[in-house]
Formats: sequence, structure tokens, C-alpha cells
Amino acid sequence: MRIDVVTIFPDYLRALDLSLVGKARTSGLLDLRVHDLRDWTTDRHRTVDDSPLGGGAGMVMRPDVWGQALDACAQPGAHLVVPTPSGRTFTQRTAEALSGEEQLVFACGRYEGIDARVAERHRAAGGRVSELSIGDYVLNGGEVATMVMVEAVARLLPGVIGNPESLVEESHGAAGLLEYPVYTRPPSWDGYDAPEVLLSGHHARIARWRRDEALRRTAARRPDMIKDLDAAALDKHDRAV
Ligand code: 6GU
Repeated sequence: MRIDVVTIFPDYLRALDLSLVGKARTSGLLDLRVHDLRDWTTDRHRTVDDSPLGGGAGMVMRPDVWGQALDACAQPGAHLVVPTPSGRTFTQRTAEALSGEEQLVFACGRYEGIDARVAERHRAAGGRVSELSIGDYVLNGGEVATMVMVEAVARLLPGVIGNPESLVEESHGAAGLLEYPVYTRPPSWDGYDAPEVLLSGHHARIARWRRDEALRRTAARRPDMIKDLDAAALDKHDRAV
């Protein structure tokens, strides 16, 4: 997969050189290119913004500069992602859908955002556009949100995660539940004991305990996820938890 990120702060994205995403890049599974939006300015001050039409506070990013940047970075059919607190919420389902694309272009806005015609023109040219928020709070720009989304997408690409089984049981996975609590050695630490059942070697009992804990945790922390569970996929014991 190819991912292009356009930003006025390319240094923000340096963290994507590290860890699993960095490895995916060096191994060739992910072609990630970070660009400085100011490379497409033409004036001496390298201006990327102007005051909002209609008046009001703050500054808006200019469509002409963004247009030149996207023309240079986006291949035909590229999916344009615009991180914005006014977007639809980015979820694991969104990450799964985006991981199937050939090219994603992230347009990182600052200030009050990017002139709306930039997205409109990409759509009119037959490209897809997703304006996405990573949650109900406000960041100073799209860079950190882009890092969140790139990491969530990149780890789903075939070969990026060594053991694909670790994708199966995780929070926000197919079960629709949060993940159960986990323990490792030593079984007793500083007066705290790991649950007995995990030392029992009894695989069915361990699986049952983990599902109970996942159900309890989800009900306590994310009651909104409980109502979305498929009733037909619940067994008698689940209903008792
Ligand atoms: Cl995608 N951008 C900004 N600036 N703030 C946000 C966000 C995105 N998602 C949540 N808050």
C-alpha cells in the first residue's frame, strides 16, 4: 500500500519511522511518503492560509496550494483522507476498509481547516474522500490524528504483524467485546495473585473465564457496545454474566 501525507509539519510524522510501521516501510510492505505542503507555494513567504470568506476568527488553508499538492501526490483513484474534528468517527471498521485501498492521501489541515472545495474537486474527479475524526475532542491539527490512523491501518496490512492470530482476539475485533485482562509470570507478585484458572491448564475453563471477563469489562466500560452484540451469537452462560 502507498500512503502520502501532506503537512506543514513533516517532522511531526517522524514517529512513523519507528516500531512496526517503520519496519513495514523498510521491508517494502508500506510505501509511506511525507511531503511539506509549502513545497507547492509560489510566493516569497510560502503562504498556505488566508482569512475566512464571510469573516470570523482564524485562518483557512488555501485551495490553490492544496490543489497543486494533491495533483502531485494523488494517483488516479487515490482515497483522500481529511482528518478533522467535524468528520465521521474513525473506527476499527474504518481502518479495515482503508487497509484495502491502493493509495491513501492524508491532507493534514491546521488553523480552521482546509477550503472545502479541495475535497469537492477530488470527489468530482471520481476520487473518494473521507473526512474523519479520531474522537470527540479538539487537536491543533491533523498530524497526530493521521499518525493514529496510519498506525491502525498499517498493522492490518498482510505481513506487518508477525503473528496474525494476535489480530483475532483483540479489543474492537470480531467478537464485538473489549479484550479480557492479561497476566504473565510470576503467578504471585508483591502479594497479588494471578487468577487460579489461568494456571489450571484447563483450556475450556480458561476460554470461558476470558469471555466472562470480556463481557463484564465491556458492560462496565462500554455499555454502548453491548447493545450492538449479535443476540444469536450469545450463549446461555453469556446471558448469565
Ligand atoms: Cl482528525 N483533527 C483535529 N484537529 N482534531 C481532532 C481530530 C482530528 N479528531 C479528533 N479531534
